[in-house]
Amino acid sequence: MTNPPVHPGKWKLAAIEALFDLPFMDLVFRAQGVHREHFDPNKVQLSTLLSIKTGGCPEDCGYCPQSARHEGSEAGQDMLSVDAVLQAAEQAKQAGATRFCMGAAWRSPKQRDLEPVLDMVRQVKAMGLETCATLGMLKDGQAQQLREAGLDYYNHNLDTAPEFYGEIITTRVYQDRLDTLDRVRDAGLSVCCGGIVGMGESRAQRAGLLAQLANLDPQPESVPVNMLVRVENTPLADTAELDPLEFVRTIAVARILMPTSHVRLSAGRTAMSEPLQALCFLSGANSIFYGEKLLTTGNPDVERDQQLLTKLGMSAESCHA
Ligand code: SAM
Ligand code: DTB
Ligand code: SF4
Repeated sequence: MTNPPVHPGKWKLAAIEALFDLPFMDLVFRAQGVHREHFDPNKVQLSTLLSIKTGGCPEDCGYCPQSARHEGSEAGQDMLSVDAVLQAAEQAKQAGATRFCMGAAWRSPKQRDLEPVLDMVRQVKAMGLETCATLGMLKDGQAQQLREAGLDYYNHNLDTAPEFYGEIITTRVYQDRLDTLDRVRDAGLSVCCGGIVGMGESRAQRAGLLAQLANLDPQPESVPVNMLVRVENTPLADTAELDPLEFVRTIAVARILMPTSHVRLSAGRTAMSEPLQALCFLSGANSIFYGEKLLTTGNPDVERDQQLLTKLGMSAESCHA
């Protein structure tokens, strides 16, 4: 399988690389300026994740602990019951989350798998939470069904630059992701699309990922920037750590390129100090995953995050459900 070059868009790679190359203070100052034009700098959007179907995934994504292709990875489990999902959603709501994101370790959902998910979406939406799902690639009509059930956002990440994609995943191509993103958009869903940094990509490739995201038309409403969680037994477990300041730069450039998108400081926060997270917020991040767990790995405790937000004088954005 090959990854064909993707359409040229408004943002040119050279201009994005020039942003990355700015002196750090100039870059962060500029990002904070853009941020203030479009958002309250003291507000943060809180999304809670739940893995509704864990492990046993047929895809070979090198970063992912849920791929059945990595020996010793997460064992495949059955889908959670609708009741178990509603209980978790209620807990997330009580803790102050405004969006509930349901994730499944699928390449793409079969129709019989989608039916219970539609039920989950209907009932979580009825609780007054924004709904998000990430279920893999969608076929014609599936995004529409999710929309009709009350789904607000669909998460589908481009993950890295097209040139680096084949080094990380061989079981699908970039165009497959773009096709699903088109279906999601055409169904009237809001798009949550981002990627992972720290997978051994170059700065030019980080710029390449952001070019893809920024040139989506319209731009994604939500952009999760994940720092690779190096999970044992995955092919990327021994990847060298990315310089944290380079992660901050990535957030700042994302903010400048996508001024009205929510940029989410996503996976990897357990390994980040409070000052580092504060720098990410200063650079324009205005959303986090909130709750003790991501999908299979850890996330900071709710109490710790509340303390951090209080220390920074930040508060949760209100719910738009
Ligand atoms: N299977 C679906 C898919 O791939 O779209 C949905 C679930 S998948 C786990 C969702 C996203 O989690 C991936 O696109 C990737 O960006 C992120 N992810 C998975 N493992 C990660 C890791 N170890 N570190 C950071 N992000 C990770
Ligand atoms: C996203 O961009 N990051 C989340 C969510 N979207 C689905 C997932 C992070 C997963 C980290 C590894 C794990 O917990 O399994
Ligand atoms: Fe499967 Fe998604 Fe993990 Fe890839 S990232 S192995 S598609 S669960």
